[in-house]
Amino acid sequence: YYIVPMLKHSTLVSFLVFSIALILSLFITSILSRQKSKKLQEQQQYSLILQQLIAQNSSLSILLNKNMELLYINADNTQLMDESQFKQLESRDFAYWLQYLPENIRSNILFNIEQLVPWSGEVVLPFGQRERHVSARIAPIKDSNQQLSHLLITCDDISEHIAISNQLFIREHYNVLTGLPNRHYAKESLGKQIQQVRDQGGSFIIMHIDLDRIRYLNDTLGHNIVDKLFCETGARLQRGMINDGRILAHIGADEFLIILDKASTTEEAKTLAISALNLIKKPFLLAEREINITASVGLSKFPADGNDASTLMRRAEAAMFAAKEEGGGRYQFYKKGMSSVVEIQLETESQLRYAIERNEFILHYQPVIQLSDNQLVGVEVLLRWHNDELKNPPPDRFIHIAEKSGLIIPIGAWVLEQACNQAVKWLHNGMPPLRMAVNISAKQFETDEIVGSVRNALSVSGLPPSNLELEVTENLLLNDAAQVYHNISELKKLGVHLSLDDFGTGYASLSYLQRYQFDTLKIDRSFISDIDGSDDNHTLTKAIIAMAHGFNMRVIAEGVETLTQRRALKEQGCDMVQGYLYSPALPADHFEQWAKRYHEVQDAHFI
Ligand code: G
Ligand code: G
Ligand code: MN
Repeated sequence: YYIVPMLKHSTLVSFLVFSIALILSLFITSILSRQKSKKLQEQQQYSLILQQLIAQNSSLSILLNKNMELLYINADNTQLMDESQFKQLESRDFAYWLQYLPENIRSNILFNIEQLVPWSGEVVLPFGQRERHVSARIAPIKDSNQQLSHLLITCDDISEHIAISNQLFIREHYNVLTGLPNRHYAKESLGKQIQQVRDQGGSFIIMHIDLDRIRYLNDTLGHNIVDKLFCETGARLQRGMINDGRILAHIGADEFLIILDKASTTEEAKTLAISALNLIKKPFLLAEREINITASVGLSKFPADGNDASTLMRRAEAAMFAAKEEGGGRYQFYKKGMSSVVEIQLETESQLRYAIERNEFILHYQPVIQLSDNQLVGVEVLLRWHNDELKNPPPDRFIHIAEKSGLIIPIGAWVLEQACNQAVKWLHNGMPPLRMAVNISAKQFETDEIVGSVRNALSVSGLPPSNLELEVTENLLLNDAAQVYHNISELKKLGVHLSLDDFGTGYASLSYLQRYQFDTLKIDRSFISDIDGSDDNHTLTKAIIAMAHGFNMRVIAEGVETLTQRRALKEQGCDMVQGYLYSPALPADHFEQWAKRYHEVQDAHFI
């Protein structure tokens, strides 16, 4: 029921510990028989060394005799408990700990011991006042007659990792602001409902609700008040419309989705659409002001308008756009031809095909600052597209289209080459060496062209590989294909750095961090913007930083906008920051000027 990070020992380590224990137990039995020989002395010395080895092992290691009495514990270990807790432990026997385990786990353990086979698993145990999640392994040790002679127990405290995983799990499924299910989770639930209804041959309706004129409100009221408005809207919809059979989700800043009951009818949906509009039309009282807003509602029907979750959601959204086009404050059912979203995407794709040859792309650069000495140590390259017809769409409007159409491959290669050339130019101009971080989309990893593109960009420009960093997101690792793994190891062999971007927004399994050797972890800016507010996120970023350091990664915090955030991050041991506090991404010449001024200010500071 938890996403448990798989932080198991490698088999090699377990084997080592196991063998060590074996020898140790031989040693103890031989003492009992008091046969002091030369060989024994040798063994004694050997055992002492082994004992030290275990003592220094970060895992808690416990050796019990067959009556489950404590023979040895590596008392230097402080990972799980302090000295007083050790004392307490020494006076407890194995049965004491067993009583804390759920019945099924306890009987599994006892069964395995009886059968003389190792048991391993994760358990929750009280240590003094604290409950700890422990990854444990219990290895029965046999004597020469194949009878139980000892038990070797090794434990690792994985509580921190569990805590991070749980919090990330919540963020992956729920909207941080309202606590309602998010888009990803809503889509999953919709998929399940489709499955059930399809089997029974029924139909139902979904409703996309979008607030009108939000950009205007953001500009006039500010983000804080508008965030409160979203919360209040969510609460009103929840109170006014949601019963057992319906699901309300918060799928975008000002977008909500309601999945109606399994047998919902058009008539029922109409009535509900009207009540949604009315609930939102009632004045909001925020910051001692009365705010009046309206919403647009789009509806689509299963199975008439779509057979799968994403089609249904797209069509409800298209219907919502249609309602908005008519002035907002109304609802629309989906009709054929309402495919405005898709049309925009097609137009974008056709414009993208010529963007490189028409010289419409330009790179912007955002500084990365090292917190220990305030030095400018890197830049992130961000792609910008000047296209009049599409009104200069930002990357999040065209990158996914470039990915779908395969155009990301040539575009990505172009970005790499330009970025490396620029980095070399700056090196020659006497700028301090900056690590150039380039975003690479998961799609680019699906073939081995990425390795060729990187190699080419490096050789054409002459940039040292260690000055190049590739940023990839967790999504890449989701499909965990052999190709991805192969590309990552080839790129590591080239000597370029790898960083995990937008950490905490994807579907993080912390086991990735161990498997793929990332040099840097970039904490997503949503965590950073929360630092000023809640204590929860304060501790969460702290835990993430500590964990990353545990994996030998350096940490960059993205989206740092305030001095408070910077200070908190520095206290938490974060290595580097980037964000508007220093500078947004700038064209190359503006970036140069910025860097020059930054150095001057820094120098003045140190004199
Ligand atoms: O500034 P900003 O809006 O630029 O970037 C939005 C998103 O677009 C970021 O998440 C970033 O990862 C992505 N992005 C920006 N430039 C590039 C690029 O050159 N290649 C890829 N694949 N993604 C990019
Ligand atoms: O996802 P990725 O980290 O690659 O993209 C970085 C994105 O974050 C870009 O869109 C960039 O413009 C944006 N960005 C950079 N610094 C800040 C900041 O301080 N605040 C906010 N809100 N966005 C930022
Ligand atoms: Mn990035």
